[in-house]
Amino acid sequence: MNSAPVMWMRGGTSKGGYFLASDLPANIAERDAFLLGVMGSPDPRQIDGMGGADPLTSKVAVVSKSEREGIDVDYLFLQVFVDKAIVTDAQNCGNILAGVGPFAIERGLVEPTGDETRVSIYMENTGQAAVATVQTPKGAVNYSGDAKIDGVPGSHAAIPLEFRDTAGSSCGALLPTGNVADVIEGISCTLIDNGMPCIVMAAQDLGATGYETRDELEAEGFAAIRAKIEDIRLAAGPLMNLGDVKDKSVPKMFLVSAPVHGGAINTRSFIPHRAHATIGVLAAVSVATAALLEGSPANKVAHLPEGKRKLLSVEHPTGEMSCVLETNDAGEVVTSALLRTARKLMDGVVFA
Ligand code: NQM
Repeated sequence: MNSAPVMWMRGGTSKGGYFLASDLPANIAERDAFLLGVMGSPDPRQIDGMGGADPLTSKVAVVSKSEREGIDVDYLFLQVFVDKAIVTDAQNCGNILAGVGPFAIERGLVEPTGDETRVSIYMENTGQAAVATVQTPKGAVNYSGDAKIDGVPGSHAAIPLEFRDTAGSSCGALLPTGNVADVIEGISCTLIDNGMPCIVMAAQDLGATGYETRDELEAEGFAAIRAKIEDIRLAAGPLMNLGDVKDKSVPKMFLVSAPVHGGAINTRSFIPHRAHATIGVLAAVSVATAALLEGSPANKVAHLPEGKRKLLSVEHPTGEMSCVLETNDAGEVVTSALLRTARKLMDGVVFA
């Protein structure tokens, strides 16, 4: 197989190819070989493919009508590595998720239900559900509107995303080691998974400020800190029930510091080797959750609002992401919600 129908979309602050599952080979090795060809991987420039030479633009959504009770569509996220011949389903992606509802409606998998259509999405990577609300005036997806998200120029139609029970999505438990903080390679870390496996550390403990730009994080001058972060990641992988993570895109690595723009916490993340230009969606939920845990490095620097329903603004290199976390009587996060936007960029046939 060397071509397939595809819709290229921006989902949140990421971008990638959205395919119907029925348009891709059922055989996983064949599917992955095809997707590597589509993106132009492995090649740091992805010059012979659609990928943008950045993990944030080398992403794939595979969508199908769901047979599950109460679920409209199934969504499998695939990360196509830029410089390695690897396609992995070992992580989910909440940014690409933002395009799944519009894509499902565009492809006729979900009927619009008025001005707004709620699309329930089963996230196959983690076995959990999300609900996306898509604007569908006159029965068609509307992409334009007033909603702004940091990291994307202009404004677009709002696509609120709601998550429930995301704890332990890949690691089996919110805190896979049972501890709020573990010391790894001499650094206090929270190993956490509230939708995305993450390791959260105080930037200061690593000799960083936490306010570096993406370029500074990726520059030669930061190489020693990046090496230390990778040592911690490799040591923590098995402790998080993720096994050997050398060739995996999880866990994501977070440096946190006090907020500087009136938010709850400031972040810089590695996903896990390139620095994120903004922040992942489920990663933001996981870090915001870490900030609520007394005794965690994140909690020490966070400015937290009162109440069971908390709006946490998570600052990142180019702005902030607002997460609404709903907690129960025990203070555990039970639901989360975020605002994203998405845009259809092209609809056609892609060649591997
Ligand atoms: O954490 C990038 C992104 C992501 C992940 C990555 C994401 C999430 O921003 O839910 O969205 O961490 O690889 O697309």
